[in-house]
Amino acid sequence: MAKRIEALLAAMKQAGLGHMLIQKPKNMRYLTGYTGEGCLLVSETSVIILTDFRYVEQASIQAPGVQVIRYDAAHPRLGEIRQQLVNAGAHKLAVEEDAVTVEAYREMLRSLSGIELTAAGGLVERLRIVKDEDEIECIAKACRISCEAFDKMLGVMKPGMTEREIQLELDYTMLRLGAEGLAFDTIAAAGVNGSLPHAIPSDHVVREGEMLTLDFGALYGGYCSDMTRTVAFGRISDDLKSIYDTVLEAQLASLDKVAPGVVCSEVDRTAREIIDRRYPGAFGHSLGHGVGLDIHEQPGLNSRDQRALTPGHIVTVEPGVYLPGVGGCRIEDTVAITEDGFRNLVNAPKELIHL
Ligand SMILES: [Mn+2]
Repeated sequence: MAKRIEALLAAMKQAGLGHMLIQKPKNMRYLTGYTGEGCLLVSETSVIILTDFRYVEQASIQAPGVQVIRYDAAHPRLGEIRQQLVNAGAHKLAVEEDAVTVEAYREMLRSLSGIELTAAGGLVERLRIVKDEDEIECIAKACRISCEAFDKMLGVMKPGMTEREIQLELDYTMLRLGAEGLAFDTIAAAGVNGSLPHAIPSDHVVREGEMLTLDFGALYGGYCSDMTRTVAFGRISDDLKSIYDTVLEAQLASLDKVAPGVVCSEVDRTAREIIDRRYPGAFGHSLGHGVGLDIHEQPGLNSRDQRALTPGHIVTVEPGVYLPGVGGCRIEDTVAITEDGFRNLVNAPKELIHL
């Protein structure tokens, strides 16, 4: 953890920042291991977790070596922060501008008068883009849990079940296999609901001739997995089969493109060209996103991200086709970029499975 604080201090120095207040829980966890509430004040000379009675002991256990200051009604949080800044002779405080509400900002202006507030959001997120070995192992384990759960679901799912029953069974299976929680709300979309990329599982009863898209992830060690598979129930129409084949072709072609040094937008374009040729406009979201402590991180496999893939990046590759009134399909893997290519953390079959 000390390494991560050092990396942040180097980034702060480069940005001309002496003190930074970190309020995003995932950023606090990344920097110190602490998972409770409160905030983290970082400077060259001190690293302090500020929290209330409920978390004081937890903070000292999870973040040994980090100073813990307790705030309460008599010693409010901002007063304690102000005291630290005054003691250090600091006149400027960097905050995560994407984590501060207008109300909180006004309160900061009042309680920290004389101290300039400056926006430094994104500094920790930028460090989080490249994962170390431990992080990759957590994500790989979360992916193994999801894959095993999917494998078990293949023996459970059958026509007559509702999307919601399938969702509940899948969630329960992941938790039973060791997931600490779900990375996000599971998507189970069958038949015409498949055209909704983020469908909410409903009481729709799955019938023969329908495809079902399952998008789900487990949490392990605080890290997320993310995978999607689409399966068929009984015989499906040639139209649906053609949707599936196109998405699979796009997914395999874009995976082929993934390597260190390759620009993110290039990978997105590879999948998009294949799909747009047959289904113009039917693939309206980006190809993929980074995965880590958050389910959506940087970099983005989209048309705007011009960064090059780098060893330690972990991204999803998830093309889809969505046709309102007809249905849809998405196939998603999560891959870790390595020195010489990538490691696919999702090990589940991709040829169309008929149940
Ligand atoms: Mn995803």
